[in-house]
Amino acid sequence: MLSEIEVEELKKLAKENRQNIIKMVHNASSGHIGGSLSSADILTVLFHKCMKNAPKWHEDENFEKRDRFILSKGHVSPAYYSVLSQVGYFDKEELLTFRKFGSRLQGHPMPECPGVEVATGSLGQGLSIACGVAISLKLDKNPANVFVLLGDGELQEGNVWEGFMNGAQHNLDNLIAIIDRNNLQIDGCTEKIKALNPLDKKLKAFNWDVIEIDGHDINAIYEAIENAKQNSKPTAIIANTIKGKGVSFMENNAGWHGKATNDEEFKKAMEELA
Ligand SMILES: Cc1ncc(C[n+]2csc(CCOP(=O)(O)OP(=O)(O)O)c2C)c(N)n1
Repeated sequence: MLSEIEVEELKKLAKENRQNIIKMVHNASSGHIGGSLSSADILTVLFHKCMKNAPKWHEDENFEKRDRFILSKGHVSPAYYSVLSQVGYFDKEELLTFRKFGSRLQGHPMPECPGVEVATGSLGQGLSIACGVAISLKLDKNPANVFVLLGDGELQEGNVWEGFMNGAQHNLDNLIAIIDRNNLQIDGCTEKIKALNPLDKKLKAFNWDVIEIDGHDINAIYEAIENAKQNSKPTAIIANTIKGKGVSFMENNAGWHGKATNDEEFKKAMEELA
């Protein structure tokens, strides 16, 4: 369990991430806000408290031992870049190059960016890639963990379920899948478009351990990930979140999936996150 001071520090970092997300997307006039804001707390706790990082990247003495992270829902790159800058992969000034020509911080992550293991953005692929990485780490007797963040709408891709089968087949206890369960996808509610529920039962039937949490509760996120690390089976964490979390007019509104703020909306969002 985290101390109260640690929780407060993480809340501050998560708030800074939300401010960065809004600034980056506004500055680029494009990008994915809703799913970035829903995953901001998860990524903050994961990178600041649970993962072994290698911020000097290929030059880092801990490079081989680093935990691997794959952003399967690659469109929420603003949340990812913000947290990568916080833990030292690059300077935070670079964040404002987001989606600019020649920048390492493209709309969807590319390995040119320090901290990015694999290019993502085409939904449905990250879990299968993570399985391959987890198998290879085991073969190398490398104790590193593999974390993968998926969107709930993304789970409608068939390849994801191949990944779940693979994870169980190879008993990948070094693999932790976190599902950002914000209940919305690009054009509405997941349950109306292609229902996922009962999601926990489906994942258990695929022979994964399942932990369900409030994905905005800092301590719950921490405990779930730490427990998953000790697990002897692959673990899926269903993190119940709110799309657009932190900005009142964006919360639970699919219209903010991938749209930039105008100047007035930007000001209002930043005031709410101050
Ligand atoms: C294979 C593929 N099809 C379509 C898209 C376009 N797309 C980008 S985000 C998105 C919705 C994803 O919803 P979800 O996984 O729930 O993400 P979140 O709500 O967390 O942003 C879609 C369809 C894509 N990136 N890849």
